[in-house]
Amino acid sequence: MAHQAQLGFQDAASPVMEELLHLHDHAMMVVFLISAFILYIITLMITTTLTHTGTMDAQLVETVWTILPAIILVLIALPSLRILYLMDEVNNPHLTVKAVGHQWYWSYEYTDYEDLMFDAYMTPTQDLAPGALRLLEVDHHMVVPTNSPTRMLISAEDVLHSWALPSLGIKTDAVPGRLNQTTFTATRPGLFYGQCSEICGSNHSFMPIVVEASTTNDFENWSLTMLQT
Ligand SMILES: [Cu+2]
Repeated sequence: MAHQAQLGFQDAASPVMEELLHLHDHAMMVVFLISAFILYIITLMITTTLTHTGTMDAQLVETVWTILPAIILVLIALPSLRILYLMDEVNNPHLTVKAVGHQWYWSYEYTDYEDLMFDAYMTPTQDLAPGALRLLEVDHHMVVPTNSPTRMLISAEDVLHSWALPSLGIKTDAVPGRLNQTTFTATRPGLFYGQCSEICGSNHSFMPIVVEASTTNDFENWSLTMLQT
């Protein structure tokens, strides 16, 4: 999760998020270089009195300042498109989890199992265990095995919601009557926190998402205990 006053992204927990962080850094490099260059030009223009009153046109410099920005834009657009298609790819997932948004909680269905489904409500502040995160903890974690491609099917029961998990690089709208699909592979075990990211009503802030990535063994044990209860 994010720490106090964090400005950057959370650490990546999936390959796609890793790629997104790289793209962000790449784009920021371009932004900083252009900003520095512009700042330099502005200072030059303010501090010099030189003006070219006789210059009517300059074909070469005009060609350069047209072609160069175009090339820079392509250099940002191509990696961006690559990740866009990468995020869209769902090949042979090991597990499918269906998340349904409700006012105001999430419910999860593990469609590979016959009867594995549960609701995840936010833990109220007064019930929090010491050290637990306020407004982020839920009563039932969505458990997934690490290093297994997982398919998320996302929908909503009543109004628009959005299933978002920053460290996995996921933010998918939950739309009533529509089943959205996305995929992720958790590369390390841990608890990953997210929140509903579509203003969905008065308790919008109180329907967090907790994904618990565990080993395959722990996942199997968890699914067995969930099936028994
Ligand atoms: Cu919501």
